[in-house]
Amino acid sequence: MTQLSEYDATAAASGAAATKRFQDKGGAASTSTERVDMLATEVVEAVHDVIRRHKVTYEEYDALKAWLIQVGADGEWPLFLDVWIEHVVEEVANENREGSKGSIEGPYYVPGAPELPADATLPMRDDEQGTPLLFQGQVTDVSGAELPGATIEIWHADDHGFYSQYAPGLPEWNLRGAVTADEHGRFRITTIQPAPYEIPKDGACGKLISAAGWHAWRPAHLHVKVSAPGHQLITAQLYFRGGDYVDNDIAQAVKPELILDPVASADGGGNVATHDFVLDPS
Ligand code: MBD
Ligand code: FE
Repeated sequence: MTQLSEYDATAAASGAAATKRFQDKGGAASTSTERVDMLATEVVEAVHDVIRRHKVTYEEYDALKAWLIQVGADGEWPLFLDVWIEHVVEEVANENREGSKGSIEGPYYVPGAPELPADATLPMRDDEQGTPLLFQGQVTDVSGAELPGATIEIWHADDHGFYSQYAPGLPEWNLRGAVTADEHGRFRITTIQPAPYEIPKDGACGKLISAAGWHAWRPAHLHVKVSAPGHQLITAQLYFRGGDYVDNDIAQAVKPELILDPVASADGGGNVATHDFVLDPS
């Protein structure tokens, strides 16, 4: 068999990997009977309401049934939920934070990335393509006090929009790392700028997008989870000002506070983006 490359990525393979990752995480919290009753009843009633208001036909009902079955067959429930639903869950979960804004985690986080020092280069291929990026900043608490030894977990797509462990042919931890900030809470992470991410066209989510006449894109982004002892972990994404789809993210996960302003580095060899994180007490 010839070696597969990231261009051979399929919706079903990345869906299966994302589904397995989610199931391995375990810990789906037990939800009380009262909450399940209330939430399930209201979701079902909301669907009934749409059917009545729009006079949904049996053909449309069967198309929905076929599509829902296909979402499961393709393993695309994590992708579907994280693209179309998670942003509101995140909004509600973090509405009382004083510190940095969060954003959705998405389906492609993997715990246990290589641990790296405060001044670090993410694991990447010798010939990794893309504009070099120095991503630097400082982690503080809400009073401005430095948080020495904070952890910045970072993961992002490559210059073609693919994530390691969710597309074939990529080194396991490519463009993923867990950086420990220095004694002032500072970090300097060398990587490359990711490309925008396109929802796979060959799966159920892609089918919905084309059937609805939507576009399939998320703007280029860096994912982070920033944490420090005694403080709440924040999950966020950072975007690049002026980039494609920053104003038009299919996952609706962009916030103005999360847009980086990269500047050309002094040596002309890439960009530098500076961004600080403020963690709420736990
Ligand atoms: C992504 O890269 C992502 O971050 C989200 C939220 C959904 C799909 C792909
Ligand atoms: Fe992503």
